[in-house]
Amino acid sequence: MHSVFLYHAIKNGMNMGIVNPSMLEVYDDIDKELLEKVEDVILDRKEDATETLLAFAETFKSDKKEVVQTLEWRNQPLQERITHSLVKGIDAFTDIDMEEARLAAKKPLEVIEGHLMIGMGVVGELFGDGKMFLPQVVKSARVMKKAVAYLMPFIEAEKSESDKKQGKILLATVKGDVHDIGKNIVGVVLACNNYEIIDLGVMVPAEKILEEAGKHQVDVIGLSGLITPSLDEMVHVAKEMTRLGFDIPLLIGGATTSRAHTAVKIAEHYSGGVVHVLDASKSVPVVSTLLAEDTKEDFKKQMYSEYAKLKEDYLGRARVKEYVDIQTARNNKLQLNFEEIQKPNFLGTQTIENIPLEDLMPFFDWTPFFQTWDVHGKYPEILQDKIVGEQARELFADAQKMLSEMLDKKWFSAKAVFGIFPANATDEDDILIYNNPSDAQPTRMATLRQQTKKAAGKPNL
Ligand code: B12
Repeated sequence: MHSVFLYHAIKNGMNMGIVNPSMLEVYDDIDKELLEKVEDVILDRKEDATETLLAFAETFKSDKKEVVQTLEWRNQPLQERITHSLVKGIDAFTDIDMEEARLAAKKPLEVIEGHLMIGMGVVGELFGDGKMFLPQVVKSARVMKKAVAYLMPFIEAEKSESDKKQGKILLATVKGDVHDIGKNIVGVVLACNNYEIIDLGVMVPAEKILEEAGKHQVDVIGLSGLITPSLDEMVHVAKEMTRLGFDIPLLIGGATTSRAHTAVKIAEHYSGGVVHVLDASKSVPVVSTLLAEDTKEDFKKQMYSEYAKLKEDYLGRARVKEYVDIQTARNNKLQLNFEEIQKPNFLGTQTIENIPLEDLMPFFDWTPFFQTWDVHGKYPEILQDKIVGEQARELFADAQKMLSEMLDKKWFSAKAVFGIFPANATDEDDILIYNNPSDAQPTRMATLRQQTKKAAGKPNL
């Protein structure tokens, strides 16, 4: 109906519209019988057009038709099938498709860096655009892991004959980040080229990375990161490497990292050799150049000069953020109306022991639960939402199952301590908290007022 409406509207002079591309069918591909009935409604051609279309729509719900439609995608070319499996989280055909792709490729790694990365790119785009939701991406990740696991023995079989160790490399996904598919691939590819890998896993704090690097006397540290906060964490690791006197190369990798970020934010903090590596296949030549006596110094120099140029270009384009001085920010603080504030009926702390878990269930706040899974909307309306409803219902049912198991098996007991204390702001933005109203030595909670220039009427908090 969307496609038909759009088609006729454009034909009749509409020259701008806001559309949801995922709801659009190619007009010419619409089944002719369906098209006629939809046009009867849109163009108001027949008295009983609505009833006829509704009756016709029922015939589309038959199970038989659904099954036929579900497997139709298997007739598409290999890349489309692989992308479809990743997007839909289907692992039933992973081995068959991987085998076909492997046989057609020169090297098994090409399948990961070609077919699978294209598919994951689509997942990433759909996710980024809000057209795919976190629970679905978890399923995509499982399919990706299964596909990579299928290819690994073939990649390992290509391992170079020589037993001579080329060097030790420490790999870790930085603190706060759980993505490990790419890092694991890099680890296998380097191991196949005779590098010894020390893989610290995911969410690894800087201290742990540097402690282990020292303990194992590694030759290179490789950091992986796929979410924006990881970029700052990588800057932190680079600074710490300088502070602790490291001089081994630092590799930066993962989908969110870039040459530009490495150049602008990381390189200046560490002079032992910082290199952004785009993908697993590039990791081998980069590491071997960085470790070979005759090439390493020139390569590092070349990297630093490229990064310096990139940084200069970037800073030339950068927009300057506007700040106000601290006094102006303080003058624009939030104005509270103390008349409206309720007096509590006790001060100090209270403890509640052993709250039956069943009693807590009605207070479960489902809206943030859905937000955590990146399925946005208010509960309970979200369950009927046109876009996320189906996913929300599935997630909700899974959560109910887990909650009832939690209650049956008494996974844990609930206790609570809470406190209400007198408090006030100070002129320097800090907050003073008193144990009791006559407390002469309140606790000072230091905070820093925002100094960005705010729009009129918006306070600096
Ligand atoms: C799968 C996936 C997940 C899975 C991860 C499963 C797992 N075990 O890894 C799950 C579902 C758990 C997940 C969770 C989240 N994700 Co996610 N995820 C993805 C997705 C779709 C694919 C990532 C992937 O595996 N790609 C395939 C691998 C092979 O590629 P790669 O990692 O880039 O690795 C290659 C190179 O980069 C390089 N490389 C990688 N690491 C290293 C390291 C070194 C040393 C070297 C040399 C090279 C190198 O070599 C690899 C092979 O060539 C991406 C989108 C995308 N297309 O990247 C989003 C994406 C990364 N996720 C995103 C987000 C927002 C999240 C969540 C915050 C969502 C949420 N609201 O909770 C959480 C993160 C939680 C956390 N604290 O980390 C965003 C990040 C946006 C941003 N800039 O911050 C992305 C970009 C999606 C998007 N477009 O919005 N995610």
